[in-house]
Amino acid sequence: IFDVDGTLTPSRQKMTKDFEKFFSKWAEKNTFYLVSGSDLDKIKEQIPWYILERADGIFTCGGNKFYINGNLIYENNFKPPKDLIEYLTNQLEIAPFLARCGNHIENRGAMLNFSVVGRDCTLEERLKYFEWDNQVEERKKITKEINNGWSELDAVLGGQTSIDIYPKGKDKSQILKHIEEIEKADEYIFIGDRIDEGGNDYPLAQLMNNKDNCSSHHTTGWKQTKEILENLID
Ligand code: M1P
Repeated sequence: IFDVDGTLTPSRQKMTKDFEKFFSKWAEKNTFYLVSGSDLDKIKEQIPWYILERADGIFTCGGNKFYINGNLIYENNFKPPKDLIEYLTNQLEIAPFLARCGNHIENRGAMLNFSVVGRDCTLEERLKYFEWDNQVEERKKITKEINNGWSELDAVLGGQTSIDIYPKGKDKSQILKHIEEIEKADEYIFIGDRIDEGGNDYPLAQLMNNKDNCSSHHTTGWKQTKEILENLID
């Protein structure tokens, strides 16, 4: 089971040619599922179609939508509270990072994605925001305020620039039971870059670390993901 951004591809970028060469071969021989915070259109921009076709299933929007062979198997709905939208709109007005590139509150039907710099930012703006946020921890502050203010919601760090918001518990951990129903495997392994507390891979990693026949691995990017897979093969 793989996270996408930061695990199989650089965040919001296409899979590198080096990794594509390795992973396309690996994907021919192994059963695998993808689980992203992002939506299917963005995953399609990042991972070549022939590799996506080899996936046994694709969970998007933090496990709130599930596709097999391009067919939607289930979808959870989320209607964001009005006062949450007001709070996020206000954050956009007061956040000290100045660039506003568009598409700041993305409603994905099953979850919200919030970004001060905006999802329409360039790679340069994305990296600038990421670096700035690492110093001042703006996203951590906003997620804390949301988690304290709306007990029915969970807010977690997305990738480099954004925050994912969804109904409590509707996180990536919900996918394991679906995979276990479909695949009777001896072992289930998850690889993600955001498995630390507060990251969107954390709930699934925690669940798997505490279950028999399941484990999780932290990766710092596709190079390390490749190493992990090579070691697992060995
Ligand atoms: O898949 C990881 C995350 O990718 C994007 O995050 P960011 O723009 O912060 O790098 C978003 O699509 C986010 O929802 C997602 O969890």
